[in-house]
Amino acid sequence: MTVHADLLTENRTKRGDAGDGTALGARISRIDGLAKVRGAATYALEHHPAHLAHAVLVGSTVAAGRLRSIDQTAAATAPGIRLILTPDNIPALHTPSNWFGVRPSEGPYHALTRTIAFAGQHIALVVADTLEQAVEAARLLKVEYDAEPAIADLDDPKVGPGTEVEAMAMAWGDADWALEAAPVKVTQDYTTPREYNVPIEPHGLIAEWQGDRLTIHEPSQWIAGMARTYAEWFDIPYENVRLISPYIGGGFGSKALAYAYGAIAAQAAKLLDRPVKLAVTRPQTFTAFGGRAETRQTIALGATREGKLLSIRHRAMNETSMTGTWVERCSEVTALMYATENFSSKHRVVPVNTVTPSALRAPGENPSAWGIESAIDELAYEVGIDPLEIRLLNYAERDQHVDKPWSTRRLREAFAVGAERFGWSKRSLAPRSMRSGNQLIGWGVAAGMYPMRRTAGQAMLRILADGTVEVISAAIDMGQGTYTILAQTAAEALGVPVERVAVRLGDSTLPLAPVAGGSQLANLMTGAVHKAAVAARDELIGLGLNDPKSPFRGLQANTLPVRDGRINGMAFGEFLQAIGRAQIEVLRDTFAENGVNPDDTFKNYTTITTMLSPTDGDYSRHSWCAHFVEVRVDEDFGTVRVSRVVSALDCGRIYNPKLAESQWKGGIIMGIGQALLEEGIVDPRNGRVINNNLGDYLIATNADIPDIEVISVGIPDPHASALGGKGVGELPIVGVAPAIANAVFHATGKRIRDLPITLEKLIG
Ligand code: MCN
Ligand code: MOS
Repeated sequence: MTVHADLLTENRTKRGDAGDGTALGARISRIDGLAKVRGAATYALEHHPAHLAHAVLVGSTVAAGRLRSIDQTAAATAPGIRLILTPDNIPALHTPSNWFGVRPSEGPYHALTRTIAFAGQHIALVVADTLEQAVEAARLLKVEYDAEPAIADLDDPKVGPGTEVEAMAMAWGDADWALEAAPVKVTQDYTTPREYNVPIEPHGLIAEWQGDRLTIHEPSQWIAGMARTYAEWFDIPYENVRLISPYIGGGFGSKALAYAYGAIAAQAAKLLDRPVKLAVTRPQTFTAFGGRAETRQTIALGATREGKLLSIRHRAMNETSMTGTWVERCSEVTALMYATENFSSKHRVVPVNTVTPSALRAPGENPSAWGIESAIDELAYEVGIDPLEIRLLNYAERDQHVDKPWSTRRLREAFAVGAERFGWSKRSLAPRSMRSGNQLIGWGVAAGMYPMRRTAGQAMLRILADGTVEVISAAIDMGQGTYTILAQTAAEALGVPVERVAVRLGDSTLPLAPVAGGSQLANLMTGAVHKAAVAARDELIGLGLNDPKSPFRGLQANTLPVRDGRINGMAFGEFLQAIGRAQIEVLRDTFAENGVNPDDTFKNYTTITTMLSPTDGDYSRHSWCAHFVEVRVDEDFGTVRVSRVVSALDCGRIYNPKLAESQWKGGIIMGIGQALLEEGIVDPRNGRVINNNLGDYLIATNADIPDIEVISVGIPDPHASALGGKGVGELPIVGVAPAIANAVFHATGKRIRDLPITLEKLIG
């Protein structure tokens, strides 16, 4: 594959504007940026193997029932047609492990079935010589169903009560009693609709077999996990699968798993003995995998008349599919954000005819914050105190759920710095008290939290004879900055200019890396790369002191200075040549410190079961943030514009402020979309997502986004990660929607508890 060579040259970089010699922490630009803006970065579906066949997916038009028949008469003789896979002729595979590495059974896996559980479910794959031929042949299939009544969504009158998720139940004190006794009570329902990941690069893959070896080009947030799934489906050794994903056009949680369409396309490639390309269409990205589940929460707060919380009672539910269970953990923030002696939370999952929902940036924390951060705001108005003041009044000094101190929680600092920059002290308390002409102005605040998840990382580091340093890992970069921060880490630990470091990622044959999910990759992989770089440096010094051919052998020194790509003043390359070595290569992992059994590395490492909990050991570890938002609401039309955002965030030590700020702004922008625009609309008659395209499923565009100011208030947290950083990627979306709703209430006096905040709801 030329990918490697490309990457090595593309990812050499110019030194950024750091200028202070400390590579880690410098604001350097993305080292993959140049290749991307020049069009030289090759994405998965841009490969063109010889004899490539093109596949298109056919989806069910009904949401429940059975597939009666697929008449292939016309399609079978269409020009260029090579294969039509249906439930009748697709071979069974083996059941793969789930997210957590648990293999439910050794039983068969049917990627296409006659039983229909949701609209859009794959029912056939049509493969032809060209894409146009495949599209045309797919159109010629005549499909008949025995449709049954579907449960479209949680509003459907046929919907059942669902099942309580026992593992989600949490309680301390006596929430019911304390609520009953509280002088002030606020009880409200907060709901969020189906939301979708919508990465700009849609999903798809190119699958190619050589004997029993499978090569897959597919965008991936989790190279090892997805390669494992393909291996398990086809019952071949993990090493026989090569999954390649050097560049990814966003994933936001949707590219961590191999989905049914991957199995189907890989089967087609095997049957045809030809590479097969499957580009999932934009509409199909709404049903080929799940987005965020619809959620409903009921929150009851009991408080003193001064606004001090006495009790939090939380009941939540989310939709799931008929065939799988997804738990959108709505109590994550509820249980931690505020101090209360009495707490109770329960969660149910309710099946409807949808694809199984999945992870979307801060799954759980995001809707959780929507509930509690709206409710606490309501309580502030109920008792007549400032919304920022009530948050400080109820500040949680420790994690009450596990009864442990925070590792670091700079949320008070975030509130203070954010309020100062925003000018919060100039806010008037009463709703509808600030305006400019026809526009009602509102100021809102909300907090956010994201836990520190930790598995382990493995990295290889090489110093080559030309002085280049290579960092090699199966980690991925989907835009968050992995290439860049790993180059910075190696540069700092090894004392080389960052432009001398080449980073190679995105290939399952490289040293294993965990999922780029749960905002853990940066901390895990900088830890592993740092360890490898320090080892390489030690090896270099050892050779300098002891190698018979070393020019420094006679110095009788204890150590040798290593800086600026030189050992004791001699360039690395020159030194390696002097001692007759082609390279120095070290492989290091952080298994032991992250609780991974090294004897069982592969099995554990490609799962997330070994992920340490944020509350393992003596501390409770989380990132924290405070969002301050100004909205302008047109009094006549009810249109909401976010006109100003100031957010202060505690993510511990920051490896690259430019990239972290970009992450934070990206998350806030997604939060603005979630607050005002995003909603998967389900047709109650047939369970179809009717706005399954970028014209109708609205995400925020530049015109919707004001100036956003983001401020880091973190300090290095030694309990959170090897280098002191905490998670960055998901935190910033948490709390944005309630901050906007709180601002809308301040502007209009109208409380919207059902996302998104549309003008119909405001003027209705
Ligand atoms: N960073 C930093 N200092 C730290 C931690 C992180 O400077 N202490 C910066 C680095 O640039 C790093 C980035 O923040 O590359 C994200 O680091 P981290 O929080 O560890 O998140 P991951 O690398 O694990 O990335 C996954 C995370 C998740 S879970 C989602 S969802 C999400 C997100 O990242 N999806 C994204 N950010 C995204 N950004 C882009 N462009 N595209 C996506 O799909
Ligand atoms: Mo992120 S939703 O954990 O991939």
